[in-house]
Amino acid sequence: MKLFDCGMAPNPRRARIFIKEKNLDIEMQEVSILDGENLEPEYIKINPWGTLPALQLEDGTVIAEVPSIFRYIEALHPEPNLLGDNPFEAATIESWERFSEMQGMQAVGEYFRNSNELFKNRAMPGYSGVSTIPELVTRGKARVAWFYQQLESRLATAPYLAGERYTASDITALCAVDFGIRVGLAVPDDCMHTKNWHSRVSDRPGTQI
Ligand SMILES: N[C@@H](CCC(=O)N[C@@H](CS)C(=O)NCC(=O)O)C(=O)O
Repeated sequence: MKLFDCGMAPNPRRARIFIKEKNLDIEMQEVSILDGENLEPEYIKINPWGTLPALQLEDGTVIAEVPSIFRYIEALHPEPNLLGDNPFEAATIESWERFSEMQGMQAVGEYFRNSNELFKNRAMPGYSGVSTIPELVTRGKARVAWFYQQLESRLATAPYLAGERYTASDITALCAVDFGIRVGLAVPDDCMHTKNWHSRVSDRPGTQI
């Protein structure tokens, strides 16, 4: 198995952390998004969407989309469990994992991509050719603020997003929050529960990547 990765990008980091939490040693190949390597024919042959990460299996087939990569790896390596060990927990993890990608990661991405000249004709991740819309910078910022409010409400009631233990939903939320911090949209000071959770999950050896 090989993971097509990009060290500076938040979504590949979700996959790397998951792999590290599983104590697996999977070959990684760096593909530079900043240099547009993910849009070159060589990578488009591997993943026609041009997105990262992508997991290539021994027979050459490819799984894109982080939650699918999570699911595949967890099926092969069930321990430590990160996707739930009963139907309710699995559904709760999936709910917070999807929420963190769609309302957190994508909101930060909306702010970042639409304010960055480099992504002028790359408003969507990967191979789409869609143009940016400057007005979405303001909307992205408002969406991120709302995302932080939702995290804060949840983390006031539970130590981790899906409940009592660290799971895949924390991985995606952490990567979204760190992406926000990097682009200048840090967790507000009054979100104490989120800040405590952030420092706890950041201290895990698996997240230091
Ligand atoms: N929903 C996708 C998101 C993947 C994604 O947005 N990846 C970004 C890197 S963080 C990307 O491929 N960007 C390529 C580009 O900007 O051209 C997943 O779960 O894998």
